[in-house]
Amino acid sequence: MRILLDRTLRRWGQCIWTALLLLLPCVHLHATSVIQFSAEAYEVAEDAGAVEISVQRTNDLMAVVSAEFATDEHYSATPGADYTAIVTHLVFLAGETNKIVSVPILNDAEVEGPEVFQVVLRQPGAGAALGRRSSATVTIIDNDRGLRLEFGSVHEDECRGQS
Ligand SMILES: [Ca+2]
Ligand SMILES: [Ca+2]
Repeated sequence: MRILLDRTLRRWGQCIWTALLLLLPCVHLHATSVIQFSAEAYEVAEDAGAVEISVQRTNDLMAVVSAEFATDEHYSATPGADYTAIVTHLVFLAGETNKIVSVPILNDAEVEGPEVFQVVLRQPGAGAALGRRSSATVTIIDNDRGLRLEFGSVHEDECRGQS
């Protein structure tokens, strides 16, 4: 009876060790929050007032983690003329999976093509890592198009008529 009990206990011990060894990599994987944009590209109308950009946190959802959000001016849209540049510190509280950042879009009267700026995530805090979508593009769709083309074509027609 005693021998049987010992064997059973030993077998249970082995099972528990095996389970712990199998679980360890999972525990390690889930120890980091992954922060990234919800999409690689966003689009906004020039007169929309602002573009709302969603930043997601996945993997470990319970830790309090942070990252910095910033607009990057090295594209065709000009900060101060086409949009307002911002840098903001995002903090995900325990259980928080989504943050919306609103970037103001400036409505100018110029007739122009679509203009682009980039938004980036950087400096993830302790317990966080940036995901694959750590940057995204925002395309501002102009709302003044047509006028210049219309005048241009009228002008062209007039010139052709005169010659
Ligand atoms: Ca513009
Ligand atoms: Ca415009």
